[in-house]
Amino acid sequence: MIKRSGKCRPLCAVLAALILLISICCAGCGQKDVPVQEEDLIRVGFSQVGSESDWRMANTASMISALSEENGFELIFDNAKQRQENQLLAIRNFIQQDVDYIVLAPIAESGWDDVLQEAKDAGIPVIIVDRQIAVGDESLYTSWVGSNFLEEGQRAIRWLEGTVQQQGRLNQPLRILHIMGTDGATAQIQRTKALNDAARTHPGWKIVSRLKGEYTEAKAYELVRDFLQTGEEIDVIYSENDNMTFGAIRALEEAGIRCGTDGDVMIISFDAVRDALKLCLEGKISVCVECNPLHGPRVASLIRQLEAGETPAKLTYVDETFFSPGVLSEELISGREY
Ligand code: GZL
Ligand code: ZN
Repeated sequence: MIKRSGKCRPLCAVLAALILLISICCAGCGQKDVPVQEEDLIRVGFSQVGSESDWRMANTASMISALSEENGFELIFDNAKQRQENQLLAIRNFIQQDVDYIVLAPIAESGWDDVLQEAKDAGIPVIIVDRQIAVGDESLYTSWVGSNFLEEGQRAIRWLEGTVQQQGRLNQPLRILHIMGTDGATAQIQRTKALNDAARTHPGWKIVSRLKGEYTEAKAYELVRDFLQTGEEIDVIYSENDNMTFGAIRALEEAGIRCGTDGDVMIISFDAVRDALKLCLEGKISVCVECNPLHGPRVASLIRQLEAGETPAKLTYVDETFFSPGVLSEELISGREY
């Protein structure tokens, strides 16, 4: 064992202090470009409905870009492929992983009480985006951000009333084909309510058939193609999202039916994604009712508020409008985020 002689003690002490100083400053300077430590990130489990529509893809993209690592988040993303049981599984996994927050885009309004009670018991706040949930205890979720779907439907109906009035046929028979979104989704329930209320107000308006298109292009194409083979005449299609509208237009054109306000069948469509706005500019879709999917930044700021110990609003509605061919242009459409 090497015994240290008394003579070098002060020198060793200086050297040791020097080495310590250098190591501290290196550690410090290296620290700058070291990414935020894992434990500093806010861990968020996000259960998404699926990838059924352009709207949904835009919603997912918005959430992923807002809840990014450079924004201080660790996002655990789950795509439920349009099956509620997958969402329940995902939420239970998030609880197991003890995330800091759970964000849920619910496929339908019912069926969440038990799993959200488990999240509450685990002390994990839950934020709901897009469609709403119907729970016995409102404390099972902290906040919701999304659209006023009834207002969207009423916007569509006001446009239809104005249009048929201009055509001088407000009190004449109007045959409406209703293409519905996923059963029990708030968007479906509320957009459908607006149409049903209007059909009661206008005795001449008749909903000739209701097709369950599940918000997908493929399903709506099949159902509309089969409906058209019955030979039943229609004046309007009320389609609860753009992807179902794309399927309907394909079926109509295959049957030689011209769509658009100057055609045989007017089409009302919801979401106003870019491809629908293009068809609206072309005159094939008569009106696009906007449904804003860009909830990512709102969710990130809700979480920031909660992190800061603030109490965010329980419900936050996003602003939306509607587009008819007259207000659309190439530059407006290319300037849109989705
Ligand atoms: C509405 C959203 C609906 C969209 C569809 O906010 O829940 O689900 O209208 C999507 O495109 O599939
Ligand atoms: Zn909306």
